[in-house]
Amino acid sequence: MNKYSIFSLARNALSHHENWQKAWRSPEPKKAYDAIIVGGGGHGLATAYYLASEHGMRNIAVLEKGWIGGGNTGRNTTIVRSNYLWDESANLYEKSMKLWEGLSQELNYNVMFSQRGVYNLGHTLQDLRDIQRRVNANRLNGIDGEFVTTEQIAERIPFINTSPDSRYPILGASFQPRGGTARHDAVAWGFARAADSLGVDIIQNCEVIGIRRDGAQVTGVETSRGYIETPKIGVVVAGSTSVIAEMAELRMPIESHPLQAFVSEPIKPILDTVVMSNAVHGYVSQSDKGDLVIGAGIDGYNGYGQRGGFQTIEHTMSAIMELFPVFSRVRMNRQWGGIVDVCPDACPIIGTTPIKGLYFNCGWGTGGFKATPGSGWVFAHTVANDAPHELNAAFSLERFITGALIDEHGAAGVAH
Ligand code: FAD
Ligand code: PYC
Repeated sequence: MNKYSIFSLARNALSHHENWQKAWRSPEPKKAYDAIIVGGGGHGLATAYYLASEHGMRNIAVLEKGWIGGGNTGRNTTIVRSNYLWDESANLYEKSMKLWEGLSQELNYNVMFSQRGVYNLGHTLQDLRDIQRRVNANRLNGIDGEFVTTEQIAERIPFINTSPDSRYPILGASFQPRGGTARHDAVAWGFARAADSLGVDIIQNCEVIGIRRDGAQVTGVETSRGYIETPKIGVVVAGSTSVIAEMAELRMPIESHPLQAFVSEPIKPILDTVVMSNAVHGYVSQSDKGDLVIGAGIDGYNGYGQRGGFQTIEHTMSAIMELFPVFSRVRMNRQWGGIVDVCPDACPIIGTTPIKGLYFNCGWGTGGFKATPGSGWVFAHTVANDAPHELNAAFSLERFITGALIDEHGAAGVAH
């Protein structure tokens, strides 16, 4: 540490943060942009970043109704993996995984990507068949996947309950060594700072309340801060997708549900990997701070409340107790919910719409955090070229007309 950093440390320690440099600007909205991204979550910010960095589009804005990362990006449990069954999804999520692997360097911002491995447990013979099929499919796609036995799980995680007498005994698991976790806020902040430095306007507290069209071509957005003209609108608003779609007289095959998460008091490091069980409905990892980060399946009813019901809390806690009796005396600190956008085939929609200049990126449901960089990368391509990239071509809205669905319920990791 040199004398300048010592002075800087002392000044900032005494300054209550007022001298900190801003990581991005807070510009007034311009009258017109070449493209507007609606939604300042990770996906929207990543889209803007790749539009600027890969496609040279710099006169663009991200409009966020609240604060960036305040939606599902800042509410999720940060699990990253790419072990999906079908080629289309495996290729898309693996593109994302490769981007994760270089993301801190790319953004010059530590997103704390930690490849600590992800276990998806199986508790029935059918689970095991599905897991083995998925692991084999992953390996054919060059994705690291392993089938692990109960004994191997017990060796790696000695305090997990592998008793054959439990309600749903653990019979095996898939393991993806390159899977893991990342720091959710840092992903939003890193993309925001990098996009801003390329000239992208990030405008918070700016809600889109209408979409204007001239015939079949979009011409701009009405916002809580006035009208803004643009020929291209990329909508990336997760649980609010149907609300924006209605503004453009479109109906999307999306249901909005609450999905809850929980964190415990911080405890000493005990769990150095991620464990998920779709059958008992619980998953857990441990943050660097020491909290157990816990989640489960969606709340079954539709809703826009960022809360969720008590029965899911009870169900999740009993699942975690069953898997990890050792956690029974850990106290839970906080609980919250996000609104997830669930598609009938548990896969996203990323593409053009029947309205020219209007693009949607949605339907990530319970599993879009892991896709953040890849989703932004392919959506930027789609918005810039008015056509999908080959990696997202299959994830079109038309698949609900043609019937070419990609059923990933088995790989979703979280029941929905
Ligand atoms: P968001 O981060 O929700 O961003 C959308 C933004 O749009 C919001 O900030 C919102 O304010 C804004 N917006 C909405 N309407 C408007 C409007 N009219 N005008 C302007 N802005 C608007 N995925 C994983 O891969 N791994 C996990 O472990 C995982 N765990 C999860 C746990 C929970 C509890 C939840 C809720 C989700 C989880 N997910 C997980 C899913 C993941 O969080 C989402 O798929 C992903 O974060 C979606 O990112 P996004 O940028 O599309 O959406
Ligand atoms: O998709 O891996 C996932 C996931 C974990 C927790 C919520 N979603």
